[in-house]
Amino acid sequence: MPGFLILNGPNLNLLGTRQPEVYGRTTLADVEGMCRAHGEKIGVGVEFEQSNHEGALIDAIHGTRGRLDGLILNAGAYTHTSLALMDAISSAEIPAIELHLSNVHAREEFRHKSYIARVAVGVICGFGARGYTLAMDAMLSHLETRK
Ligand code: CA2
Repeated sequence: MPGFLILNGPNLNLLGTRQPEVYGRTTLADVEGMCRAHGEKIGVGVEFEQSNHEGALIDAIHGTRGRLDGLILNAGAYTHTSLALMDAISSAEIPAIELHLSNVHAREEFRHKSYIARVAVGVICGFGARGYTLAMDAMLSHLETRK
């Protein structure tokens, strides 16, 4: 059974508690439940993590190497700033999907730049919490067509 790490960056622990007009009312615990249920349905093992610390996110990405099959990453604001996360994905040699709840391209200019997209298989944004299960399907389909 393939295994995915679904990794969430800074401030996403606040999901569902503030700015519902931008990020919705679903909490990160709800999202985790949705991902685990979807993993059971499609036959994928799910590891789900969140950290507010760049180094901890890098460690989590390194930890996938040779152990898991896909990375789904909502790096939050680090998406737009972090060369270190980009390098971590390259060094882990794991296919990655960049994920955002909001449509970052319809928002401020500074959210249009992504370091993660350069090393990602693809990007999913703008579908709210549903984007997480869409990303799981997309990763599974990517792994199947790559075989
Ligand atoms: O849309 C996304 O998923 C983002 O990754 C969210 C980041 C933002 O910096 C990115 O540009 C797009 C912000 C995460 C903050 O999450 C909060 C959730 C609820 C309340 C407050 C912050």
